[in-house]
Amino acid sequence: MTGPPLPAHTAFISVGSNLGDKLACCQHGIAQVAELPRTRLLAQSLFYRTAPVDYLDQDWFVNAAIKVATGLEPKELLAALQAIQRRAGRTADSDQIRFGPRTLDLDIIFYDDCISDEPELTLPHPRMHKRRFVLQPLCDIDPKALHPVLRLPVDRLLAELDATDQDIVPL
Ligand code: PH2
Ligand code: MG
Ligand code: MG
Repeated sequence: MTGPPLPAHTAFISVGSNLGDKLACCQHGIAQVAELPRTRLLAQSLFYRTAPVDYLDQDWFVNAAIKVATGLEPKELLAALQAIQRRAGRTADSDQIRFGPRTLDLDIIFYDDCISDEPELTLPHPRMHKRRFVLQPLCDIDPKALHPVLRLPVDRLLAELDATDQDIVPL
């Protein structure tokens, strides 16, 4: 038996929360991504407890990553992820601190091998290669996923990252 064809595009999405019931926020967010139109969840990483990065004066995070097949174009996917974030309680008000606390963060890390420098959506995600909380979950689901600008797979990016201060522990 063969199922319906997979949607044409592949996206990797980083999932994070450090407010409220962090694990439940991440799980609920992933479930909603899986239910987006023309979208199928292909893989999900472990969940990790991670030390905050960039803005240090905040609680630890729960982080994970997922891989989806989608027929949504990058900006359609972005808008859909932003709507899920808003339903999880993220508002312009709660977003005032850059890199600060959030109930749910859904970031597109890779979308096929798209490269884009638009301020609304930079692809690949501009800081992903410096963040252990992004690279480790990506390695769980697809260690050979290739960074289209750096031309290195995510397992190499993780191995080359000096991140001794970026604590990350499986939940
Ligand atoms: N997200 C940020 C800033 N810092 N630190 C961790 N550990 N995990 C995150 O998801 C995270 C962060 C901004 O999106
Ligand atoms: Mg983010
Ligand atoms: Mg974000």
